[in-house]
Amino acid sequence: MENKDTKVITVGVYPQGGAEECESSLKELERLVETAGGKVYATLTQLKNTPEASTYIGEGKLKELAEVCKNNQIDMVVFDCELTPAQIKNIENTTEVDVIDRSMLILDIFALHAVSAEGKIQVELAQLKYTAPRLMGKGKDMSRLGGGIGTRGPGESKLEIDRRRLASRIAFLRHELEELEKNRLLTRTQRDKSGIVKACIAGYTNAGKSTLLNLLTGAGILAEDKLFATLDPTTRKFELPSGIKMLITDTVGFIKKLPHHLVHAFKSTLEETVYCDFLIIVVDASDDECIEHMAVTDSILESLGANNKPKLYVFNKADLTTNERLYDLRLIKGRESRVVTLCAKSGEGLDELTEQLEQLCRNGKTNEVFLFPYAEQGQMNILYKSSEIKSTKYVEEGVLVEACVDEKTKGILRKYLR
Ligand SMILES: Nc1nc2c(ncn2[C@@H]2O[C@H](COP(=O)(O)OP(=O)(O)OP(=O)(O)O)[C@@H](O)[C@H]2O)c(=O)[nH]1
Ligand SMILES: [Mg+2]
Repeated sequence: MENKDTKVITVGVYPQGGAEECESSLKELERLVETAGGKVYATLTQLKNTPEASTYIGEGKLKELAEVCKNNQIDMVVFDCELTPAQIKNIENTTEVDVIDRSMLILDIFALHAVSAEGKIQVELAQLKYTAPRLMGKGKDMSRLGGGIGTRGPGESKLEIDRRRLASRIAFLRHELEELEKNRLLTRTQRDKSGIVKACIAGYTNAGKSTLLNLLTGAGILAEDKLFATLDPTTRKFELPSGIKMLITDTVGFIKKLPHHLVHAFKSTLEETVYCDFLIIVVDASDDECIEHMAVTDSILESLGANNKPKLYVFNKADLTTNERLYDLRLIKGRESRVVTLCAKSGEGLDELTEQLEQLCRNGKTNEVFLFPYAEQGQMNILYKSSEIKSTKYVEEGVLVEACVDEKTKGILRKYLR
């Protein structure tokens, strides 16, 4: 990967009492920088209740930043917030190095990891809308930009930022995306008609979502210790020990400070979380920040309109944490949702997980055997209309039917239960 040695300074501003949160956010930003191929040389923070309108950080801090950049041959400054095009331009004028913000960095990583046509178009569109105006403000020779952190396009292409072509490129990509969305809708409708239960794996980035789908289905998805390793949704069929078949989808991970417009840009893939029967929320239980990660996950699901689905919390990476902590986490979520503990890497805890999946798929349904005397065969229609029939046998006393039924049907047909 090019720019392996891009020397980066990260900058965070925090309000009174926000030092701890700022520190953890900067730690995450450092991982993002590494994933994009850079190395954090130093980190600058400033306590400031309201950011400066023109330069975000204060004048003195900006001078200090310029000084550090100059003395240490720094290539790039990454701000842990959203900057306006004007702020970027002003900061660059003083520091004389490239400046990008958290969202540009995230989009850069998305650009590196996008594989499908839909994924690539979504990334490029978001970049043209968010990154391009911020690069244009720089007033530099645009042809020299592209290819570095924050300016990479999806795949091999560099982000095109020619002002004249911008609008027509956006219109073209929008149209392409609409076509692909139509296809996605069609596949979704076909899946809905099949009546098969659908689950979606969601959760914070790097929690182990892809590892879980690989464990269950041998999906062969790339799972690595990087943020946003997965961008494209993958759906696989999984057969539970009882024979029930279900579809499970692995999606892009969530992260804090994911701007609303980014969520919107990836709506068509994130919407997989809306069109499912229940959610499997994977949590890296070994991460000190995992409670906050769950809150971030909830709020993104909320904005997608998917937070009311039944949830199964999978507290993953059990091998890296203590039993006490796992117990506490289960207690926190156990009141409102189903919870399991898992080590997706080794498969430990898989039985408990499949048992919970089994129950969620059944949605309170149970396997029952009914005997309908030949004179009352008409009652069998109730079963045929509402339930999955496992087997039908004609015996001397009548028709023996095994079916997977919900509570209501079971109540109506109680007198035929064997
Ligand atoms: N020790 C340990 N590592 C795990 C476990 N599950 C996953 N990992 C590791 O955690 C890292 C992230 O796993 P992924 O499956 O890629 O995570 P993800 O949630 O799909 O991440 P993104 O797609 O980047 O959002 C990988 O290095 C996995 O090997 C586990 O149970 N124990
Ligand atoms: Mg993944």
